[in-house]
Formats: sequence, structure tokens, C-alpha cells
Amino acid sequence: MADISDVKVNEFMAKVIAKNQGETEFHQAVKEVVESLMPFLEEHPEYQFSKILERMTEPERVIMFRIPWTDDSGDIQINRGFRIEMNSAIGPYKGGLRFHPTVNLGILKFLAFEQVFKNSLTTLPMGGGKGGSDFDPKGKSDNEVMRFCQSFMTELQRHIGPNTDVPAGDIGVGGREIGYMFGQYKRIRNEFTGILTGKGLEWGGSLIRPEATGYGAVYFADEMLKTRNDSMKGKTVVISGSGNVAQYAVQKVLQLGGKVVTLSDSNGYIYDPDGITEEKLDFVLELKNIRRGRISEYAEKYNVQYVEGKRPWEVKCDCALPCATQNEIDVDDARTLVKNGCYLVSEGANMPSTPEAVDIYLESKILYGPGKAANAGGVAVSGLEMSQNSMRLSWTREEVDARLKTIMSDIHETCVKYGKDESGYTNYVNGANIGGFLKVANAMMAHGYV
Ligand code: NDP
Ligand code: 2IT
Repeated sequence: MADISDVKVNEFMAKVIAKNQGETEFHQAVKEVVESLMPFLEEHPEYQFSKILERMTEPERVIMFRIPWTDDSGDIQINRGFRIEMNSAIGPYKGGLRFHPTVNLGILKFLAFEQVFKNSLTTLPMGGGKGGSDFDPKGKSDNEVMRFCQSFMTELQRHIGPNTDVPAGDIGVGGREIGYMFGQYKRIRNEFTGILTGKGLEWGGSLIRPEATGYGAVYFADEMLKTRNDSMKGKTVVISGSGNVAQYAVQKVLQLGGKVVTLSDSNGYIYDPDGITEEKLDFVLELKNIRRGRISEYAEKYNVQYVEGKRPWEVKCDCALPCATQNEIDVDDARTLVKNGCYLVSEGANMPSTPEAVDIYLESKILYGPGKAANAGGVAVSGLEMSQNSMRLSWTREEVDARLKTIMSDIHETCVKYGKDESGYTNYVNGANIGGFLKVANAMMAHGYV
């Protein structure tokens, strides 16, 4: 007979699916959380009585809008913009903006939902949100990106504010886009204030914010390794993606004495068996952030293998850091990783492993840090950027890095507290979901039925 929790999970999910039809990534993210929480809620009926989970799966507000702009040939283009204001129980809505042609309501709702738990885990006062557009920055000129960003902010500005909602970057949104959006906000509102994070250092940004997600994912990996008296030193690491998160994950692995042998983009992956050095990483930074080229150029430049149309999970490694996008590791990839001896997965990306892949990690008892814990370093330093903006001062690199390290270690501790099972194995999925839930749920209880 099915466990009472299983029955309740199925009942709950049937309602979520009926109400949010076709939003498969949102269903996936909610199901994982509900599976972790249901046994816990069985012992804490007060949260069930107050319908906390039902409320948490319904965004406080969804904003959807038209973004008209003109391309370089003078043609009018129309994109769709979104901001999901998911939960403000413990602070202003906070979370990134994604510009990618695949962006839709369901993807942004999954990201906003995950963000609520992630932000709670950081220990900082931030609620959860996410936004973006189906705009594709690839192949666009700087001027086109600027006009798009200005049009996007012309609408978004009326919904955000330093104490209301503070967006940041995500896929397709980096320093360039944050700059154009900040400029447009300032121009419309005649106000210089911390309405975005990931800003440039000259205009209110924080040191270490560009590095924070990648560094944080490696700090989290290191914390997991410590529980087995192990460290990054000498480890062979496979990384996917070659954007913001991947780049700084490479740098931190190098600093801790590991070797990174792969990077990828949506066209394929490179395999460098000698390892990516600081010098080669400088080439990647210039290639991806300035020239905006493809990772295949790395293979040409350094005469290494380029595997077209595939992801790097077939490469033998000790540790895997998925840093590209959702559902980039499926069940076969997970099996291949484990079979080849991989015993640590730390997720720089959001929900990069399918539920079946996660089952393989947990059955194999490998060290598995889910995105909402392992990649929380980015939003954590965004929270520190907000603090510095409020105080109108800026902290040193060392100060921010030390705070980031402490926060990642605290998140790890929270996961162990709520995720360790009778056998001594830490299920970081349960740990992150229960640990992230409690602060938000208690705040919601205190606020009454809002
Ligand atoms: P970037 O835009 O800087 O880089 C994204 C990278 O992932 C690129 O290499 C891109 O390749 C690849 N990628 C994107 N979409 C796909 C796809 N559908 N299939 C294959 N490859 C893809 O983004 P970030 O590095 O900022 O973000 C990467 C991940 O990390 C995302 O999941 C994001 O949500 C998550 N994250 C980001 C944080 C941040 O602070 N930036 C914080 C926490 C999580 P290509 O160039 O070919 O598109
Ligand atoms: O997914 C994420 O945590 C981010 N894209 C960063 C959010 C932020 O507000 O810094």
C-alpha cells in the first residue's frame, strides 16, 4: 500500500497540474519540493492547516507585457516580457532576469519558485522572484540589445524598487544588459538607487558578484567533500556551459587545486585532457564576454577535441558541475557519470538534473548538491550588494568573499541538519527544501492569511 505521504503528494500535484497546465518545468520543481516536505508536514499539521504549500505554489503576482523595439534594419520587433513576483514573506522579491528564446511562463515560474527556497537558505532577507523575455541576444548588435533593454525597463520600472523587487542577471543577462536597464530606470525615474544587482563597480556594484555563483558552487562542493575528509585537490572536474557561472567555477576549481577538462555551449563541448589553465580561461572570458563567439574556437586555438552536438557527461571525472541550463543531465547521463566514477555533483545551474537523474545520484549515495543550495552564492552576494547600496559604501574583495564562504558553509550545515538520514547519508535535496521552507513558512504564518 502506498505511503500516506505519497497519496498526499499525488493529490497535491494533481491540483497543481490542473491549475498550471503545460507548465512542465514548474510541475517538476514543485513536485520535488512537495516530495521532500510531505513527510515533514505530516508531523507539523499547523503548516497544512494554514495551506502554506498551496499559497507558496501560487505567485503573489505575475506581470506579463509587450516589448516593442526596432532592429538595426528599422524593422519593428515584438517580444514578451515577464516578472513573476512569487513570495515576499521574508523580504523584497529578488531573482534574476533571463533573456533566451525558450523563456515562457512555466520556466520562469519554476525559477521563481526555486528562488524562494534558495533565498531563504542564504539567511539574508530576500523574497523570491524571476523574470525575463523570449528575446534572443545571440547575433544582436550592442545597439539592438540596448534598445531592447530600454524598452523592457520602460515597462518593468513601474513594478520594481529597492524595497519592492530587485532583479539581477541570469542566462543572457550580464553586466552589459544590467547597465542598459539601470540607465533606463534612472532616466525615467530620476532616481539613483539599488533596483538591480550585478551592477558595475563604478555605479553601485559589489566586488565578487560576477564570481559569486561559480565560486559558491565550488565552495559548496568543497563543504560536501569535507564530510568525507576529502577536498578538491587533484580532482578531475567536468563543467558544462561557458557563461558567467561556468567561467568562475573553473577559476575556483583551479585555485583549490583541481583540474577542469570540459566546457560547453548549446552547440557542443570541448575536452582538454591537460586541463583549462588560468591563461586558457582568460581566452574563454574574452571569447564569451567580449567577442561573444562559440566554444568550438577553444578547440581550434588549443588543438583539443570538440564534440559537436553533445554534452560533456560522457567524460570520465570525479566531480561534475552542471553550469548551463535546466534538465541538461538526464537519467542516462547520470548513469554514465556514476559508472565512470563520478561521486560529486554540485549544481551551478538551476534544476540541471532531471528527477530520474537525481534518483540515480541518491541511490548511488554520491555527494549531490542541488541548485537551490549549491548555486545560492550568486543571489547571496546580490543580497550583500543590496546591503552595501543601503549603507552607501562598498566592502573589499576579501570581506565579500569571506561572507560568501561563510554563507555557503551555513547553507551546507542547514542541509545536513534537515537532510541527514538514519544511515548517516545526507540527502541535500530534502535538507535544502525543508531548511529553505521553514523561514518562509513561519513568516507567512506570522503575517496571517495573505
Ligand atoms: P550565461 O548566459 O552567462 O551562460 C549560459 C551558458 O549555458 C552558455 O554557455 C550557454 O550556451 C549555455 N546554455 C544556455 N541555455 C542552453 C541550452 N538550452 N542548452 C545548452 N546550453 C545552454 O548564463 P549563466 O552562466 O548566468 O547561467 C547558467 C545557469 O546558472 C542557468 O541555469 C542560471 O539559471 C544559473 N544561475 C545563474 C546565476 C547567476 O548569477 N548568473 C545564479 C544562479 C544560477 P549558448 O551560449 O550556446 O547559449
Ligand atoms: O538563479 C539565481 O539565483 C540568479 N540568477 C541570481 C539572482 C540574483 O538576484 O542575483
